[in-house]
Amino acid sequence: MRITALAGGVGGARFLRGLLHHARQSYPVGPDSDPLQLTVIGNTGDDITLFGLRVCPDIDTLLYTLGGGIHEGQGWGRADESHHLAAELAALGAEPQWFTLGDKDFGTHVYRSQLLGQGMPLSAVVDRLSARWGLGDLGVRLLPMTDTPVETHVVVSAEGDPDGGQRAIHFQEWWVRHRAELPAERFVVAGLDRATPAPGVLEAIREADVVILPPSNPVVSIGIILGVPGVRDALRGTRAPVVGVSPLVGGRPVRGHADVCLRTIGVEESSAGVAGLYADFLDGWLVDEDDPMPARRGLEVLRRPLLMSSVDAAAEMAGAALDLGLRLR
Ligand code: GDP
Ligand code: FO1
Ligand code: CA
Repeated sequence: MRITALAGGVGGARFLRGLLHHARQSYPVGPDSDPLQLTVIGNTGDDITLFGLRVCPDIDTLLYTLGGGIHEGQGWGRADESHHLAAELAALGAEPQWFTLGDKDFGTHVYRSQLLGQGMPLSAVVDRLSARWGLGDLGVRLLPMTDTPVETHVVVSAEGDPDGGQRAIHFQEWWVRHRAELPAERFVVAGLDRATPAPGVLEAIREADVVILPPSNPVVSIGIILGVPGVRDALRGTRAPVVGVSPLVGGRPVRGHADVCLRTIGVEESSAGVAGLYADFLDGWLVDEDDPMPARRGLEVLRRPLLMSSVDAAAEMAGAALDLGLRLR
């Protein structure tokens, strides 16, 4: 069974770990089994160059979560980290100091930057990192959405500027340093209109049995992947049902600032608002139990508890999404 998912970082990774858990329970490997082959198309709009190193937070969150090396409490970065390198950089006065990189995590960025510097495309680098984390053994193929550099920026009102001047800052600076509290005018995604899908991305959407949109941020995770030329058309054209999971529980994001992102692009902060962003290709939609969601022609809505409080809870959710997709085939 070929499943293709579009994913950001923490929300996407936890959901997909649940999907693998569900598959292990429901489709035991045997001579007649049809094992789950999961292709994950990861967002690279969050990527940033720090200290001369290329950092890909969403890709790394997927690698570490699926591979068993994630810091569970944070949801990003490595478990059992130390911070000797960051401390030395701070002593040197190196900037920025608002983004925490642990020593083990630095290893990923050094290796990735070395390979990129040798001319290797990001997708090939991600293959190497996937091997390190044993993703192939799990039946997972991780693809960056594109090999072309893409960076999400946020246009904010300049602090203290009496004329209301504007400037663009990197998405990470807005999200991590300013906790999305600096009023955002709009998102500008450098390189997106000229990006080409990484090898295998469009095929994975066209040839899937089911396409799943995990509860990732609809604007700065899924929304960026949808902006890669060709991806949206592939979703509209695929024969596979496309099933999405709302990132809102009780009308609010479980973590992060998806509500601020939706407001910034002028979309209602609700599961209905998010579904509207996917309306041209969405066939099935999971919303939390008490979440208002008006019926919409051509959209099968399913109500389920959508809090991923444990791997088992995420597996339940993912199983429900997969079953809905299989039913809609
Ligand atoms: P990020 O790149 O690390 O921000 O992660 P994603 O874009 O993949 O996912 C972020 C979204 O996941 C947020 O909008 C959260 O509301 C959503 N999310 C996180 N945990 C849960 C959960 O337990 N249930 C649901 N439904 N959504 C969640
Ligand atoms: N998120 C934070 O809130 N603070 C950090 O210092 C931070 C560091 C960091 C380092 C590596 C990495 O892969 C992710 C990291 N994140 C951090 C998470 C992350 O950048 C954001 O939550 C997402 O990009 C938002 O989608
Ligand atoms: Ca992200």
